[in-house]
Amino acid sequence: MSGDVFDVARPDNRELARAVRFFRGWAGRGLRFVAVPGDHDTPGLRDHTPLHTLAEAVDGFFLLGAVPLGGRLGREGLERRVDGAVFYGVPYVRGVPERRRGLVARVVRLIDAWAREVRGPRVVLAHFGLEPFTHESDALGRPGDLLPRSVSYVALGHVHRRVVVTDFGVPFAYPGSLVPMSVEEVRLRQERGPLLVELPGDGGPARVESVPVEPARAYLEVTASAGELASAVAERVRGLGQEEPPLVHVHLLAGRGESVRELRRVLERVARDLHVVLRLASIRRPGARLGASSGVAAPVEGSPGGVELAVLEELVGSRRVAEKVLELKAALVAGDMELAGRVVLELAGEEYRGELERLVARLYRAPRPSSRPARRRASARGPRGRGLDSFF
Ligand SMILES: [Mn+2]
Repeated sequence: MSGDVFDVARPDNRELARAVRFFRGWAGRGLRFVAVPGDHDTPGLRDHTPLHTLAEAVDGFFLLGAVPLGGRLGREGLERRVDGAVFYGVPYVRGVPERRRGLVARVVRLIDAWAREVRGPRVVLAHFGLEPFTHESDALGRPGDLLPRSVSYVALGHVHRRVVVTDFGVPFAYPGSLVPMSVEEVRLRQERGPLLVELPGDGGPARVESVPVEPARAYLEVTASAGELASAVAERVRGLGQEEPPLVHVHLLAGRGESVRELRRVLERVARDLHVVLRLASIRRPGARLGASSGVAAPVEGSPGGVELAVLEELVGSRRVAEKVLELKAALVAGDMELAGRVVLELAGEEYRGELERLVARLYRAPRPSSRPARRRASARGPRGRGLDSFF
């Protein structure tokens, strides 16, 4: 399993217990599991991943590529013989792409050298995006840069759509997420789920077969007004035979006067009456545009990064500052405090001074209402009406 076994870094105890029962059940029947963490099940640099818990609790569940708490990751944490095959795990590394790419490339070179000394089947598990199977900003590189050649198979995770490549130097695959994780993926009608990989005993290239999996629930997308939602959903879910209730992503066509709270109530009622799970994917209003004072920033289709930038630009009043703020966000999300610090210093520097002074003046034009006296005193002394110096 090449990472993101869990969708969250800190699943609650019930979910963890369920996972432990699931893997114990199969391990008791002789199955062996080998896993590496992904970005979703990696909480922070100094925390255990939930996969540590599974490895501790389940005999036959092996975790590779995860730093032990308070320890260092050595060869024994990257390489493991399980039954007849040797598995190698590439750690999931947090950080900005350049740093991650460098670290991953180094580990892959090590693994490549170790694997050359080994006979029989050798499998690498790794969690990163490759071009052209994911968008440029999500990809760490191309197969030629980052895949080891001296192994029988590379099991990849992170890209949600299915990719199986057998005409590269080494066979590799993304199996595709078990279920659609977003409304975009509902539209992507494709095979998904586990792959059956046969490893020849002589260590030659693997043969990859897909295992058809029937999802436990149907995933659908419905566009309707609040008044017509119930009948539109009923129409779509009629005759579905899955054991779990269907999950329906809803695009609501809302009138100008309908509040989000009212719309949510309609959704809750329809979900209850029809025994379905409804997710509000978007609210579309006549003539709605970003920044309109209707109180609803309706998600806009198209590039998500572009929308985020447009919203930020509207908020901060400057394209350049908006771009810097997004850079800061990316650095913080990646946990790269060094880069985050550099971006903050740039923002506080002379180059952005004019734009930031205008922004600070706008934000502090009116004192913010607050019920806490300490806060009121602080804001009274605050940077209202002053320059950037007092703000920083
Ligand atoms: Mn991932």
